[in-house]
Amino acid sequence: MMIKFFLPLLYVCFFVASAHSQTRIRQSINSNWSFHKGDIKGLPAKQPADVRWQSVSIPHSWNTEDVTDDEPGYYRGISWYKKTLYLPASVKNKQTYLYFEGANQVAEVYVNGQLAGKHVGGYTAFSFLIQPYLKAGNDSLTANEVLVKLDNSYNESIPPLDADFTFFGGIYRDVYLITADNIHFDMDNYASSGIQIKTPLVNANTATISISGKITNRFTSNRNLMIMTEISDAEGKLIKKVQSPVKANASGNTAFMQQQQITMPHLWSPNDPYLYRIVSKIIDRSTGALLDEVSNPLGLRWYSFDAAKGFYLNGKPLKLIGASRHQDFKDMANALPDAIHQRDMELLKNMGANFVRIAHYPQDPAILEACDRLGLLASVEIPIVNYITESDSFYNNCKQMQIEMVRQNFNHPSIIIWAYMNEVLLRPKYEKNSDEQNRYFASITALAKQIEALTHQEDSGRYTMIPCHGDYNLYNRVGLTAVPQIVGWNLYPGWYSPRIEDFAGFLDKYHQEFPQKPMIVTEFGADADTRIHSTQPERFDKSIEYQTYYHQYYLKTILQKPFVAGAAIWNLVDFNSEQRKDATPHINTKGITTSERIPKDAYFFYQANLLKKPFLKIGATGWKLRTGIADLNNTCTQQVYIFTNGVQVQLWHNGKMLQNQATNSGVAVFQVPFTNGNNTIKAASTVNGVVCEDIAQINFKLIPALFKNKPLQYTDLNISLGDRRFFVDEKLAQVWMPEQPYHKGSWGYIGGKVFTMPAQSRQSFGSDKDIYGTDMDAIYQTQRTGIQAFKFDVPDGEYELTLGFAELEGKATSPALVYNLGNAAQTAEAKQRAFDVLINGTTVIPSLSTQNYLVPQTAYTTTFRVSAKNSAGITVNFKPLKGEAILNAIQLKQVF
Ligand code: GCB
Ligand code: CA
Repeated sequence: MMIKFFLPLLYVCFFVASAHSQTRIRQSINSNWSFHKGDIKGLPAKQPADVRWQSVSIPHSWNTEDVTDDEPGYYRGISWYKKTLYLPASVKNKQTYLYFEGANQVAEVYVNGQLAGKHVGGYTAFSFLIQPYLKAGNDSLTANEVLVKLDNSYNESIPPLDADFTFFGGIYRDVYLITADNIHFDMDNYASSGIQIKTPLVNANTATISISGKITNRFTSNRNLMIMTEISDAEGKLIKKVQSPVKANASGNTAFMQQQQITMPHLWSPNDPYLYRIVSKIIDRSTGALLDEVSNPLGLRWYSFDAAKGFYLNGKPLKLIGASRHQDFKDMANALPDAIHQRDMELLKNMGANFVRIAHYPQDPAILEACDRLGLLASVEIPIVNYITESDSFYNNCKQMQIEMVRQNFNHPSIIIWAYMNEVLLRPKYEKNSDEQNRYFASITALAKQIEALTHQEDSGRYTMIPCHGDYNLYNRVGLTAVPQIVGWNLYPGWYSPRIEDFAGFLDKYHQEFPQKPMIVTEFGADADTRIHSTQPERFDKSIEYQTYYHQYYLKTILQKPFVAGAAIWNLVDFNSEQRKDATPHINTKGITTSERIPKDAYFFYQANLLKKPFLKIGATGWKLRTGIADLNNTCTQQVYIFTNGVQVQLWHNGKMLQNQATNSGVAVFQVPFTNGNNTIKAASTVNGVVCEDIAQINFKLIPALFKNKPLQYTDLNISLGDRRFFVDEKLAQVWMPEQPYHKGSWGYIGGKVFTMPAQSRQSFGSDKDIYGTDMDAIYQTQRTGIQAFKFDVPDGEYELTLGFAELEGKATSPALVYNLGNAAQTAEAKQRAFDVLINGTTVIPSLSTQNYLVPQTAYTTTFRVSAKNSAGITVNFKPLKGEAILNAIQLKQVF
């Protein structure tokens, strides 16, 4: 009764101030958290005194350091977070929520020792009403303790079970404290905004907008309210206003729905991402007080997918071209501030893209907000990847995630597709064609059908999609291609399978067999390590140049086929995947930018093809330091790529015009005769009357072809054996060159062959193993086996000779063991190998073997001081004792 009596007065005061004052306060509480890695027995009931807490701020991940070490695996388990909230007395008359944008993956939130809520799933938001557990004093601030128990362990009921990315643990997205009035728009609806904006009809002449939601009344009496909706245009001018009276039931929710019409709407599109704004207000009808206010973006567009003709936006065909994006960043794991999320979407937009596949899970809210603003069409998906578990709890968690994803993101005009299940038939469980497998497949299809139905029930306006790997017969047999409205294909011919032309072949065949089914190429990509360059790029060499070649072929093919509605590059960024080996262990390097967002050539290639404004860029920005062998003119000819949307490019080398070349799909490749030292490259093209230029300084270390003509002279020679590529180490300012056979007066190997992996391997040379004890895995992954000698016909002098070895056969039992070299002999499956190494006739390494320093998958390097005398140069001999001798790397440096 007391409350009833006083409230109207209170509201009147409120109303006076309400023109500017905010009714709902949403404030981030990212600062001043305490963190403990590991479980704490006794919590939340009792806090043991001896627990060490570390100060952290959110976003935070406990796996930030795990990602760069050589140890396989990363911490997956329980950790605790703690935070004190100092709350004013006024909190008593409010409704207070804790809102988490995301925490991986099971969170229990305690307030003052009591469980406020538990959330399952690492990639969607959740919010809990904490009002019942709060303490508040009379005037001063009162301390309230929040504890979060978070667990990122494997859990067979929670997707993802397995995937090619790291499941970093932590409260890695923003946390908010939200206080609202006792009457407010629904805040208990899967952490959604509480208001749903639909546009059931949009065309050039008119747009129908429906605004619906629920009002929560926490008072014990009914209330007479007014819902007021205001729509303003992008300039902020109010263009529509509607109000409808609502009687809000006591202690419960009351639904409402309003409709609006806008004639001659300003449409939203990638070229013109025009946003209206909808402000929804709850007003107390008896006092006029504003009780709650929520804003949403409004973008007016209509679209459709046609199986033969592709995608249409606002009645016009539009090829969707863009990329998928993972959410981690170098040295930060997944704990990124909003600015980086936003920056990534700008990176994509500046590439000329109009599409983003937000894969393999919903990402930070900042992403879709940026898409709305920048004009990027988006597909979002829940993280069912590779496998499912045939259990009700797994099914329910999938469905809960789908609902969260749809409701939380519903009002973003940028979203056109809700997706689920990535490559669920890639590694089918159970024996082929067995009863168990058939049952498992049937379960997958049953789950897909349930999610499909649920998605349409949640949102009848958008399309659905399942991204599949390239075995369409299997997806067809299992019945998965029939379930969603669009089938996505993740295709890697020319990467995981040998023939790049199979990409075009697949598209044509699929379209022939499924002429009614719209399709998107949801993935295509090739790994590229920015340190690796090649003048003869080939599949799986991880060179920047092969990645460019791959994307040239794919983009051309995608653009040629109208039935391909769209395509998403895998991936916008290099991302962490703990189990990956490759040239940079733990990193999937299919990004067209690095994990620090430095563009690779493929990114420039897309800019040249997609941007409308004049563009020109000299490629291989990471290859500013080069090395090569001098020719007779004392130059060394190497390629330079130019990316531009001009039709002709001129190239100057050290001020001299070298050549004028026509471009081919945005690319021109010049052969430049580099001289020793600094080389200035200038490229220019006139695009639509605008002159575009780029200049690059390339420092070239010319290696003499014959040392008698010109000795090595205080420069170094770094040679990767069994290799065909260049490897640039910017930090040490060293460039590694491919090997060459010895010829008189020069340097090179004698005998042996290039190390190759077994026949089914995808690369024609080298190994794909993670090499421990080095960051230059690419150098140690290649090797010459059966080598007899390596000779340098250098002039007399004092030299430093470094030899690098790694046993590529057999495998280390564990890196921990490997570091303990005394135990080397205990490594499992070790190859039996032993050989002597002699320098100029003296045995310097006796019996280098798998019993001592030669440990599988581990770099072993040693440097010798060597005097070259009597014009005999330097000869390194390898004398096999058991098996064949090997050499992975050799460096020679003249000291004086
Ligand atoms: C795929 C997966 C993606 C992987 C990618 C790759 O098909 O969907 O998660 O990262 O291939 O790079 O192998
Ligand atoms: Ca955020």
